Amino acid sequence: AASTSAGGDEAVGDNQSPDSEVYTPNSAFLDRISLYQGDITKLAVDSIVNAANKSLLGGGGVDGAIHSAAGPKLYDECRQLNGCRTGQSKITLGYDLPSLHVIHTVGPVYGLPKEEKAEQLASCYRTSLELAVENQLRHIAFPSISTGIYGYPIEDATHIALKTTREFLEKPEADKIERVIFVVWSDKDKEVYQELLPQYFPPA
Ligand code: AR6
Repeated sequence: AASTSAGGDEAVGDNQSPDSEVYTPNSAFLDRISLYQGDITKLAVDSIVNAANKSLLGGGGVDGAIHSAAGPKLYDECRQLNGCRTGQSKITLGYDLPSLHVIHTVGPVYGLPKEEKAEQLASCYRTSLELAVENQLRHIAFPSISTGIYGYPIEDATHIALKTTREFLEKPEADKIERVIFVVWSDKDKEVYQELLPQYFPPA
């Protein structure tokens, strides 16, 4: 893993991901991040993100769980949206969910070209965060987009999730976002987030 030391004068290992950078320690960013292991449909927050498909009409995985918990009115609103392109996001109400809103994003199906998949996955995080800002939402909870049925390797996907979020939170217009919650389901995914979080959100 890359060095996360504040000094930054140690040799950086050559096994770091090619696009990883060393982020300046700033506890203000770390204070706006949470890692939560469990069911995203239980979170009473301003918004949760759905790892949807282009139809926006439901499916398996977290998408199925969100539609089941939100009830049929979510499906009715999604039908009005005319789908969504890969890497883009659309917002609805949360209906029977404890979350006020659902931000539906369409992750890439993993494959080639890798750079295109990575850019699409980054765009999922970026466009979801943009919708949170536009709608003055204080919290946004992300599942690990594309890493289930869509097959994106968890470590690569987590680098992208954390890097895109850190860069976004640095923007002045993001200052109303109080908290970004990364929601993991499995122990393995939790371990990956725990290992990589300090690279992007180093403690001060
Ligand atoms: N809460 C939090 N995370 C969950 C939950 C939950 N209730 N359920 C699953 N996960 P996936 P994708 C995790 O497959 O890879 C659907 O059919 C899961 O363990 O839900 O983007 C859509 O309609 C994994 O870590 O999404 C699309 O067709 C992560 O959520 C397709 O799947 C994402 O896994 C999207 O595939």
